[in-house]
Amino acid sequence: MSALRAADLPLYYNAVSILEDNLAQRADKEALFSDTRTMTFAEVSAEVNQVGNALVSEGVRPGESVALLCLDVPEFVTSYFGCLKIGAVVASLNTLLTPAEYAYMLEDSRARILIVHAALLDRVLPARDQMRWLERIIVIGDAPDGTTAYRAWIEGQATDLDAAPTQRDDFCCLNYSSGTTGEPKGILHAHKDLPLTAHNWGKNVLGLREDDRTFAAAKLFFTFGTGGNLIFPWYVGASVVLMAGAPRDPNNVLGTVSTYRPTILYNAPTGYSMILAIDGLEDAYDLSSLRLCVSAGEALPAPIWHAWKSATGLDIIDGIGSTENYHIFLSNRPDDIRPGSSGKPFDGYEVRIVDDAGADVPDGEVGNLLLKGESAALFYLHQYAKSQETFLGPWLFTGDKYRKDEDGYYHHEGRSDDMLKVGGIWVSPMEVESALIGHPAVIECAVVGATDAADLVKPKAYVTLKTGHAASPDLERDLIGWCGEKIAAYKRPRWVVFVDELPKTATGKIQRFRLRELG
Ligand code: 3UK
Repeated sequence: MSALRAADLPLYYNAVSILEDNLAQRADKEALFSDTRTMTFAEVSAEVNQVGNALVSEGVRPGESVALLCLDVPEFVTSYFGCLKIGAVVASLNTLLTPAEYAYMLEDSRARILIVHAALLDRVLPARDQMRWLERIIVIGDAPDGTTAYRAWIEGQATDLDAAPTQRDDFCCLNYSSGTTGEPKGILHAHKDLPLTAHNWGKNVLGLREDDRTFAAAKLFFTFGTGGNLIFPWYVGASVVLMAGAPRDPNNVLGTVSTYRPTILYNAPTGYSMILAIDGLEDAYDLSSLRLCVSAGEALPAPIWHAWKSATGLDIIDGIGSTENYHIFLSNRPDDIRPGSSGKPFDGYEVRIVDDAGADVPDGEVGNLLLKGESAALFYLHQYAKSQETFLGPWLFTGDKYRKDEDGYYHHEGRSDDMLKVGGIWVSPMEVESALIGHPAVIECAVVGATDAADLVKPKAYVTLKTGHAASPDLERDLIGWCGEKIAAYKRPRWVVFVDELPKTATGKIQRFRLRELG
């Protein structure tokens, strides 16, 4: 069970071998299940080669970015590995964003080719003229004029292809994460990071096995999903279940579990909490195939862990990961779980909890969590200043506040910035504030995290009103509904508190931490 190190991999290493190592031993085993297609490893590999050949025929060279905006369908997987195989960098984009955000990412990544699911094309086309590097749009599904259909694009391409001789340190994927202010942060990972995380967490900690079948409510565009539901299971020869539908609908998730009978379920805490709210859960759905569950994206409160255990008999493994590190770096383990904690470090990673001057804090005290491990990214693309604050030589500043208890378990105590994780997804308070400020009744506002009945963080707004507008439950509902229309629904405040003024510094900066203290 020893850790895999970068130096254990060959210098010339292409992560497509995670797929292809299966060809010798289990070519005809199901690699993936989905509502549209079930594919064996041999079938996936053949289509990956067609995608790779199609990309090469477009002139795509190693190191170049290819953008992928796709639901969790087999074509996500074939496109992803097709990019890896030719040495391109696959930029898998969050499917919940706005045209302006896609325009930013296509500019930042300089992708010439975008592979997009037909259901998401409307999110991109309005900003098409701002995407100056983009030359071709490949559509999975019906392709309107000016775009190319994926099927036609790969048809006639050869089903064999030699992998590009990439180095293990060459970048292979790009994911965007949100920050408090300004632009999304582009995070590049190298080929080596995929086997390192697969081995050191997926295999050694989670204990994935060849006879497993994984299923993630967390989507593949997110590294929690790509790692957990694609890279790690294939690394051990297991199969994956893909669900194109919305993960926030617990009936989608449970229906998929009943139909495809996965052994491992990955979800965010909110996902578990929503499932637990279903009446007669055990009678309605067959969960008997599951042997273990995983939670990440935000802290899993102990009450949810216990409620899930008593409703289903299943343990949840909570682990903290980040896009910067590709995947989980502190984790509970199947034979060692402390509900309400993020568990302990494991082989391959070291962590420290330090004060603001960088000195280690004594056990039991809260400090900043630093992380050291070989799967960590090196910088944020095109963001020098932000990179300098985060990537501190071998140590990564996670932005998380942590405390280590007397038994060595690590407890998440919040963030050192104002960012919120809602349902496992980043929410910047400033984005919610700019939606609120557009409302005719609002003078000023500030948004902070507050916990709901299940102990999960949701946005809470503090608002000052223009004269002529009075605080009322109706106005609270109106403001919440207003935000729900302007920004993604999960970002809307769940509570609005009307105040006479907001706490500010001498220079007029709103002190969100004071509002957090109000609770
Ligand atoms: C928070 C957690 C407490 C924490 C992720 C697993 O969430 C992932 O990546 P992101 O880049 O966000 C990272 C931040 O989210 N967080 C995540 N998991 C936990 N806080 N307990 C947890 N279990 O603030 C962290 O810094 O979106 C998670 C695997 C891959 C991932 N990308």
